[in-house]
Amino acid sequence: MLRRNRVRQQISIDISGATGVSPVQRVKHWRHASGTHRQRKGKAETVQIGRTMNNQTSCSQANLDQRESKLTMKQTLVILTALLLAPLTTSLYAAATKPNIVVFLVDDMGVMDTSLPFLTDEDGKPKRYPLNDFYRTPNMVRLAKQGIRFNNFYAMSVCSPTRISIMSGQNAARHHATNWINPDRNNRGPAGPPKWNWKGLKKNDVTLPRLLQGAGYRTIHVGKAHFGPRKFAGSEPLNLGFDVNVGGASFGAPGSYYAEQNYGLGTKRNRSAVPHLKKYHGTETFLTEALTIEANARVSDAVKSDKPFYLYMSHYAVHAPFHSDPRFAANYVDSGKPKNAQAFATLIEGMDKSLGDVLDHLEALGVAENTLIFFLGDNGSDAPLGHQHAVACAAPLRGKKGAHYEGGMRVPFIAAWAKTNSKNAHQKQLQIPAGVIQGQQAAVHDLFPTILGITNTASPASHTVDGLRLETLLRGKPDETRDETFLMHYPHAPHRSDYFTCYRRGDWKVIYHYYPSKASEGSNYQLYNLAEDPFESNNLAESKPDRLHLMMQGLIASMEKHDALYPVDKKDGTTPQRPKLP
Ligand SMILES: [Ca+2]
Repeated sequence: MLRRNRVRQQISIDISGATGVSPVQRVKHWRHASGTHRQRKGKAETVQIGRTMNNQTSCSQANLDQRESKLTMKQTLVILTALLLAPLTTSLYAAATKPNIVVFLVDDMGVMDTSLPFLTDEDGKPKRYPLNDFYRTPNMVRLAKQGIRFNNFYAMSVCSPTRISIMSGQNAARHHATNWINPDRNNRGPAGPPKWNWKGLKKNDVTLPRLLQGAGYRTIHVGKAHFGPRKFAGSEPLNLGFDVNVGGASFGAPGSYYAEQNYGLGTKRNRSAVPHLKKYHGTETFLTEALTIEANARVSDAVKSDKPFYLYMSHYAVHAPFHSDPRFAANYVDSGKPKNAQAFATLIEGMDKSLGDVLDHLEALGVAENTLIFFLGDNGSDAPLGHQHAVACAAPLRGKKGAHYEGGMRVPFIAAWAKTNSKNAHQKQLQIPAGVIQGQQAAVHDLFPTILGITNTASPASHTVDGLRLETLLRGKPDETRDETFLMHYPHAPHRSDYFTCYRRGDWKVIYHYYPSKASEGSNYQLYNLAEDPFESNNLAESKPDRLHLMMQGLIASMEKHDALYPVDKKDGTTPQRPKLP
């Protein structure tokens, strides 16, 4: 049993937006809430959500509120009569009781790849760093102004593990897809676990879209999938609970972002040609734009059929290849940054335009108030701005995608209703404060139980879920039922960092290296206090042996709890190398 940790809780209202010059109004700020500031446990609140979300009367009222602006009273009465008299309209009624969900997932976007500041100063106020002034993401600013953003949100350090965690609600240490999935060969690495889950998601696996599909949702996949290898069921999102798939396949990097290059079809990157987009071939439609047009069209279809929808808007951007988006290239010409970093910034800005276009479209359709958006990245930054273990591409955080430092696994996370209206019944059930920063830890696998909870959708009891519901945090409140831990297990090579496991508990983070190397400073262990040393410059593994021992006990217990698979002995190729206590 893990000792419950103190909660370092920072919540503030930020109305400064991208400018960083307007006043910041702090409403609440808990620091080191180990004693006097401890809040009551939030169980009662969670129960209340479950109960109120079952209240069909209030939820159906939401639909009426929404339609009122568009329909005459007479039309409304006709619809009401039809609802009462015709059994066939049951699905229409059911649709009215469910909020729409958008997961807006950006590939390889770290927490610093944006003009929206996520990191906070000692008082819990958002703090801008130079990278915030390099990137341009006005629509993230717009979304954050009407919702909450998290500054301690974790993803796995590479693509497929995070994507399968969102689909399953499980930590990658449990679902065993611990590496990015090479579409064509098992890439466990020389000493990776022989039984790691290279095949990814299977046809009968419990997935978030499949459960939502069963609850009456139109489930829409647009963009990058990367759930399984080319010749297996997991390569096709339609096998995994999605009704619609535009662009999703086995690979992670697009053949090309350019329609002039047919998104890779017929080029040397033909095997990574993005499918289903032939109508754009030969045009000037950048991939990010094509996917946005397609997503909006599929949302329109769902709304026309009176179905609630789950849109998994999964951009290939901002993953390599760093193809410059010509729409935004001029904005970075004078930045003084290298060409490929400028191209990376155009991918960021194009993704941000997509976010704005989706928000605008939801509003035009009249469904924005009923639509909840979760915006996030799938692993730490891959910006081409310096060494993988330096304070560079995610500065001031250390490291990048694939690395064992915070820059490899901290991602942006924003949750907001697409249009706020405090009178909307769905929003009454889940009131998300505007412009607030949530400082408690959360992670990608939390989306699964959260979305199921908000949509009142059950998950099979036999399916183990590691994620925890986020509703209390989304309301801008502290949640002391969470244990403030995060486990990130990468038992593979080669990548930016090889064969490691990270374990964060409260302010402390330990990294276990199965095979000591230069990257691990020649030791099995690295230890950091992220409260005092958020940028991981002071390794305390030798000077704090008691803390190291305690943290390694927690790491080992967490690995066992998750039924994790271990790297194997490099000589015999079979003996699992379990982490050793110091
Ligand atoms: Ca990724």
